[in-house]
Amino acid sequence: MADKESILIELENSVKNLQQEAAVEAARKALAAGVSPVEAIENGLAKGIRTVGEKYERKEMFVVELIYAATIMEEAIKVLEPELRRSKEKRHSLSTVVLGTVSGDIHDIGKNLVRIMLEAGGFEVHDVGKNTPTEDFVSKAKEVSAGIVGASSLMTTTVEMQKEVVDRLRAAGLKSPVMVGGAAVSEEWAKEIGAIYSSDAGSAVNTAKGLVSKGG
Ligand code: B1M
Repeated sequence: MADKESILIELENSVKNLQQEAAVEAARKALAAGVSPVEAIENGLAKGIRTVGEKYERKEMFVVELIYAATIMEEAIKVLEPELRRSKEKRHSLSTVVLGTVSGDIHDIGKNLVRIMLEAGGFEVHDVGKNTPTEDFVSKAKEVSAGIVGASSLMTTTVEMQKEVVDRLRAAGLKSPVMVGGAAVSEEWAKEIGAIYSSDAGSAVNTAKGLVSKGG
């Protein structure tokens, strides 16, 4: 049976080389070999799409290839997801999170990864989608008495909407802490808008657990 390292490289290369069959096959191998789905995603698939991103930025790849890489990653994640959920099934919910990508922004791979990790980490996640109007964050947070609200933004042109989410929640009298993340977001920005930053899906779980233990 293939070892963990070679499977992680297979996962990374399959996304990098836009090979959907290979990505799905490598995800199956990961499960069969007992590789943690979290690791298969973070240290395999996500590494591959970041390389695609770098090639896109250098104009060595085009948006259509980018979308394809994103689709491949999501197909492989579908193979891994049941295993992630299974671990969650053994746990009660630590808290309720409302999570979405902000208005004007359609990037959702990272947000979906954060959702999967939070669910695997024992949280109940209400995913309000991508390109989400701020009002939807507020109404869902009210409806489910969200312990945490999460807003993802990948572009310098949309991070501003994370501030709007914070401001509208507070104006509605909701005190849920807001966690923010995404490639265009920084610790400084989070502090400036009264939110909590987390850099990747793995740390998002720890950040959320920290917020819950501090009483939100
Ligand atoms: Co576009 N895109 N994209 N894109 N895209 C970026 C973000 C960009 C940086 C590429 C570039 O040009 N350098 C750039 C933004 C520049 C800027 O503003 N700084 C950009 C652009 C410009 C665009 C378009 C405008 C391109 C165009 O059409 N001209 C367009 C925008 C559409 C819109 O949003 N209105 C666009 C479109 C797309 C696709 C739809 C084709 C596709 C997204 C597919 C999808 O999401 N379903 C896409 C992709 C794939 C990328 C890159 C290459 C990769 C993003 C990604 O999925 N990374 C990206 C380049 C880059 O980021 N370097 C780029 C993998 C993912 C796992 O990482 O999303 O960062 P990430 O999530 C991480 C962490 O950020 C964190 O955890 C995740 C997992 O570890 N995290 C959180 C994320 N959200 C979090 C929330 C949290 C906590 C942690 O708490 C709530």
